[in-house]
Amino acid sequence: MASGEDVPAAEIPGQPTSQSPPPLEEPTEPREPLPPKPDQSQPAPQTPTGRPTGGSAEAFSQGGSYLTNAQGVRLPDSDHSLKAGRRGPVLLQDHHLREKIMHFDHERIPERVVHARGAAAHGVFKSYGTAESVTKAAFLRKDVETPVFTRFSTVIGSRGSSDTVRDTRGFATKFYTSEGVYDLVGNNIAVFFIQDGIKFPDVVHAVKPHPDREIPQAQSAHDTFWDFLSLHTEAMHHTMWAMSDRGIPLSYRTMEGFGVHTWRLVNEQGETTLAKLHWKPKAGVHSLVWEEAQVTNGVDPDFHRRDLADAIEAGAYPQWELGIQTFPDTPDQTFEGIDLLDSTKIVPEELAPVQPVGLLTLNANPSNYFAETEQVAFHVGHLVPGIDVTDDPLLAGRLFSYLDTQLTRLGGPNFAQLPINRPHAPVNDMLRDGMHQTAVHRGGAPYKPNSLDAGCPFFAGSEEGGYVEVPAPVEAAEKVRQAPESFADHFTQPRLFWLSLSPVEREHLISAFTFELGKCYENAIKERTLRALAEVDPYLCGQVADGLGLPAPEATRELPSVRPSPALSQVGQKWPTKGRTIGIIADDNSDLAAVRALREEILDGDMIPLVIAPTGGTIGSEGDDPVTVQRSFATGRSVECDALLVVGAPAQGGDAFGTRDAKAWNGGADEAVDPRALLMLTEAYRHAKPLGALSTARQVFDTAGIPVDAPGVVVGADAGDVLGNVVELLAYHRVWERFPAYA
Ligand code: HDE
Repeated sequence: MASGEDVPAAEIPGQPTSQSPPPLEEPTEPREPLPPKPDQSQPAPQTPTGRPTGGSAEAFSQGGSYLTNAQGVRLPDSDHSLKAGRRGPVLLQDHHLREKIMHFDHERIPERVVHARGAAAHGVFKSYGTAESVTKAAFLRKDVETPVFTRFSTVIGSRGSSDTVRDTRGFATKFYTSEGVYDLVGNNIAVFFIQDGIKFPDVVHAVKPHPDREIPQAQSAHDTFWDFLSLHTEAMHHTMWAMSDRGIPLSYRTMEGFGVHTWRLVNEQGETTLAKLHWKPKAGVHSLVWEEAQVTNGVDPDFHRRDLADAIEAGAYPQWELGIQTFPDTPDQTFEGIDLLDSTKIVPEELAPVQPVGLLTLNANPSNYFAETEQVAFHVGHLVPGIDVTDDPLLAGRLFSYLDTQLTRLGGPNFAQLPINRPHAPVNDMLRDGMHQTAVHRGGAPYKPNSLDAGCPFFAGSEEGGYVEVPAPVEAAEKVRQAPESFADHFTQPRLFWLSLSPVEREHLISAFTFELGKCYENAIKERTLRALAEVDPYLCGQVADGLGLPAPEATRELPSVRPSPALSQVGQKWPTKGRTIGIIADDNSDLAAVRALREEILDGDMIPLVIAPTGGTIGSEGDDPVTVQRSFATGRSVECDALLVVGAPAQGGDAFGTRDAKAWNGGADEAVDPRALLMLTEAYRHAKPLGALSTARQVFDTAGIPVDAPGVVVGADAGDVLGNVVELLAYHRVWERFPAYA
């Protein structure tokens, strides 16, 4: 058959024939365009000079009811390449195919070299005005509201890795202030691995997957990391935090944030104060337990990302208070003997209280992950008048690095023009041209001084809100590649951290060290790390050594006496339960009135109820207002819930639970209980979560081997009472008494 000749459709393999099922229905009539999304109905982007670009707003949004190519030309087909005959070769002249594939081929950009995996949200920062005496920053004046964008991240893993790995978390906030963009690029750990920016490539190479096989992904439990740590003990303090429960946060919403470095604040009078910055979550500082984190990595690798987005969508907006610790700006830049230029040291809150200066509320999810979360570009050098840097050598490295990496990642120097990075203050920067320039600049004289543009733009001194660096004195000294002597103490603060934890937290820390070192192959690395741990605490070292089956070395010096900082412990305080998730395990035979009442009361308390049943769909019969199931035994796991309730049959309800085949899961004493339900309960019990059983459900606890008189297990007949008690327990996050180390 000659090429180009039409073949009847019925003869072509793979094409529809008269026997083929009818194609799925697709709307074919052109409709009115969908209403634009909020961000699409914004006015057209402005140039960096603040002027409109000249294009219409529509030109920048995706609108119109017809599919077009990138040039706005309508298309009749987007499913078939242009061919010489139905079975013939594809033609080179298919410019639509070429454009579509070309764009697809270039959809990915390099991921961040660290902090590649992240999730973000928009919000607002409202200042209390309490920092006005120490800084002139306009966004910190009383009642000023500033739009913000916050991105949380893990450090080690690549973009597609999972959320609940043991790692440091990034906590970066872009404030679109009236004086220009201010970025607070912090972490959830108060100190850093290294004291000098020049070591950053080393620590990152050590913690990233091994260069030969690229394993393991997103974790520090491997030889190269511990090799580095054991040879480079300034990283010990950060590692203590990472091995503690701080390394596995429950959610981004329950994470503390730290600016880490010491900053120099300047007030209207030009007086300076040194300061450390903190984010304190309103929901409390909570973590996962290690087994929970590991299971979650498989069950829901997007756990933190989903939690953040769901909470915001449900209106449970996460909130943090920004706080500052302030220190006199003395020539030696130390406070109570602590070198403020050393980013491996904290100043305990008991020595310098954290004073709240404003409230961050995250209240909107991004509309497009790539455009916002991926393309946002933070930089520690994005500062506004009133906030200046210090001579912390780690900060110096960062001041160079961020713009540099973004040049590669975002493909040219104009990334400040991307919508998510664009300042909300007018920009007149005289930066011109370059890759991806989207501004249509006006004016003929982008240089200074000029007369052709009448000298415009003009310089702004302090009076006009210009950013004038603090004239901080610089010591006249010789050029050296050396650290100050105070940087040499690598063990006092790790010991302070260790002694500040509760016994349960210390036990978790011991298990984490034992797990991570247990994953290393080289004995020399384990032994060297044990020698470093001996300098922190003999019990810690001894326990980890036992776990590894190695002898425990002794410290080489007398251990310093330190005053613990109770603020470092996460155990013991009571927190709001708003936004927490409570699972309700039930089946067709459960007391549905109780299930409904529990659901309503949980929602009334601004918490999230998840009904978990043997299968999806609903439980209860048609006429009985069935209850919708959110998780089946196949999709649900206890790790998603902060507490679990089990609802048995109604009083006098007859045969409470059938067998597994009958869609139920508890047959009482002599019938099988679905192992998945048992797993959920035993897991939640082991993870010290509050548990509640209503009426006949207590039998399931017996089958699961959970003593009903154990701490944090509530059994009763009244749904309100059981829930009330469980929520009271939840306010402490976990039933800490259940961990063996508690006593
Ligand atoms: Fe970063 N860091 N960092 N870092 N960092 C980056 O910038 C760097 C450090 C932090 O959500 C990179 O745009 C150096 C401390 C966060 O987009 C890169 C040094 C702290 C994020 C970079 C440090 C951080 C980054 C990678 C040592 C806490 C994610 C992609 C001198 C106070 C921001 C990028 C986001 C990202 C360099 C140390 C926090 C390579 C050289 C200390 C939260 O520029």
